[in-house]
Formats: sequence, C-alpha cells, structure tokens
Amino acid sequence: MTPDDGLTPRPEHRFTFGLWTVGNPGRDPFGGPTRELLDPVDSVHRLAELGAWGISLHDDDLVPWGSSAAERDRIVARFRAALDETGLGVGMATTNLFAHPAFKDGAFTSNDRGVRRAAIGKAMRSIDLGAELGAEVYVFWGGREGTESAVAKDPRDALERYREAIDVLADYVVEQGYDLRFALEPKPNEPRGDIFLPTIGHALHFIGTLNRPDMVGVNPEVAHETMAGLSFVHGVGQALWAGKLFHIDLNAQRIGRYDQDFRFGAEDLKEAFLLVRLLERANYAGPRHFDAHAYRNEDPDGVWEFAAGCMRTYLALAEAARRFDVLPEVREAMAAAAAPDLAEPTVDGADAADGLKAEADGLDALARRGYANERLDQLLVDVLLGVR
Ligand code: DIG
Ligand code: MN
Ligand code: MN
Repeated sequence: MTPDDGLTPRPEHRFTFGLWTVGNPGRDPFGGPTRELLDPVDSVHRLAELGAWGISLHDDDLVPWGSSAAERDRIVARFRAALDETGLGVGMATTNLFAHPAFKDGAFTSNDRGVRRAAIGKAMRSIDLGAELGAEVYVFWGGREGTESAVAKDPRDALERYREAIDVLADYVVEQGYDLRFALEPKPNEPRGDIFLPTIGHALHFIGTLNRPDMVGVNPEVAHETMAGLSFVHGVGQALWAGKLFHIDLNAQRIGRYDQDFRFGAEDLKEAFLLVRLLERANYAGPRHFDAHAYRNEDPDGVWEFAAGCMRTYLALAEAARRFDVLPEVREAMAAAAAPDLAEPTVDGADAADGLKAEADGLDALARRGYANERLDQLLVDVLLGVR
C-alpha cells in the first residue's frame, strides 16, 4: 500500500478508467488472453477502492452484442446498482464500431450502405445506454473508418458519410433530450492502414463542417498523436484554445511503435509533465480519463498496480508542476525567455502599416538576443529529477 504522501487519488480528482482498460485480458495480435475476464461490477468496486471518480464504457463492454432485451436490462440494472453503491460516476460512453466483422470496411464510412445504416443504429442504442447511465461525454473513435487500399474510397465521400452520421446522431441526442456532448477521437492508423480524422487538427476542422458544431469537441489520446509524430501538448493546447477539449485519453507511448496504451507517465515523462502542467493551468474540468492497460505479462494484481500508477503519476506531476511554477529561479528564467510577453498582443489599433514596416529594419539588432531556454529547460529537468 502506497504511503499517504499526498499522492492518494480521491474522487475530487475526477480520474476515470474505461471498463476495457482494467478489464483488458492481455490479448494481442500474436497471442491470446493472459488474464481472466473481469466482471464490470468488480472493476467498479476495485476502482472505487483506489480512489477513482468514475468509469467509461463501450456498449459491448457491459452488454455483450447479441444479448436479449431482458438480459440487457438485467445487466444494466446490476451495473447501475454497483455505481450507486460505490458512488462512481460515468464520465464517458462510446460505441464499439470496430470489433464486429460487419465493420471490416468501416462503420459510418463503409462502402456498404446497409453497414453504414446499422452502425448509426448501433450508435443510437449505445447512446441510449450512455444517457441511461448518466454519461457526460459521448466519444466517437473511428477505428475502422479508413483504408488499406486508398483507391477503394474517395476520401471526399468518406468524410461526407462521416459528417452525415455525426449530424444524424447529434440530432438524435437533441430529439431525445439527452444532456450529452460528443468528442471525436483522432488516430492516424491501426487497425486500418490509414484512418480518417488522423490528428487533432483534422478533427477540429471536421467539427467546423457539422450542423451542430457547438455540441462536438475532441477526445485526444497521448498515444495516437505521438504515433503521428506530433507534439501532444501542442495538439491539446490547440484544442483548449478552440474551446474543444471535451475529454482526454491519458496513457503513454513510444514513437514509431504500434498503439501501446501504456500506463500514464510510463514513457516520455517530460511530455507528461508539460501535459499535466497545461491541463492544470487551463483548469481543465473534464474527466481525467485513462485509456491504457497493464502490460500483457502482468497478473491480476499488476492490473491494479497499473491503475494506481496512472493516478499516482498524474498527481505527482501536478505537484511537480505547481512546485516548478513558484520557484523564484523559474520565474526569473521565464522572464529571461520572455515567456510572459507572448501573452501580450503584437499590434494595437493605433499601429500604422508604415510604422510596422519601418520596424522590420530592426531585425539585425533583434537577432542579437538569446532566450535562455537552456537554463529554463534544465530547471524543468531538475524539478522532474527531484534535485530542485
Ligand atoms: C481507442 O483509443 C479508443 C477506444 O478504446 C474507445 O472507443 C475510445 C475511448 O477512449 N478510445
Ligand atoms: Mn490508443
Ligand atoms: Mn482512446
């Protein structure tokens, strides 16, 4: 048991885990399960004991596809009772539109119109479940929305079908009176060779084309933007700047690898520090959601070490960020880097074009200054290493 060193997760921290994360049985493309399947009710109780605020789920995580209506109601009632008993909330719900073989050419963007219509129907049934459980956000991860052979889908048609599906589902939520916001989750590839809406930027543009853009934000994932070779902190920063960070998938990833979904902080600690510092300074109020799983070689005890580690690392990084930002030497280094000056508007109404053009003559003088980034970055490393 970890000593109470101020890093004990509590419900007010709003940590959530997908049922599929702690319930991951260790299956991978080259081997079967290494752990027993976990009863979602057991996950709820164990996560509550660890100090999590809530859970998230795909429809099929709770109600196996093909269950009868009576079986569905029984399963949901038992799960609802566990949530009530523990006080755990439901941060997010989503649809599994990637496991059933019918989705092998896509769901919303399958070339088969019947599959596209069935996908929308499955999403509607899953939205009903999410609303019934009190989910705050509804995520769309288009894991099968893509191609291996790009000649088989005109990307313009695919995006038009994607937009049509999200518009129809947003209308459905409004017609049903559900209090749900949508969040699109980008990913560049895997399981498809190339996936539509591959990055935060693509998703943010796509949202602007929708009939109800205010209802839709993004659910960026650390691993996915990293797989694309991009800065996750910059991507989350742009989502925050656009007012579109409705949810977030926290985990860890090494660039150039398949989607690893490691424990939060298990890889690039500096990037994780900068991410947590950004989220905390932005007062991000959504669920701090982990979409990750324990190593395949872990036993059931290791699964709960994994879950505790995700939350402990987030809290430790938040504490380190607070310590970093109040250090006098950091404030001095920030000033030397002119970091606060970036928040100052560049021009004001009185500026005439001739005046600005004349200032271009000052470039040689402006080139002489330094920005003290080495000292500032070393201070960050010092704090991370606990030597300052
Ligand atoms: C994978 O990163 C995806 C699915 O697990 C799920 O649809 C979504 C929700 O976090 N993330
Ligand atoms: Mn992932
Ligand atoms: Mn995810």
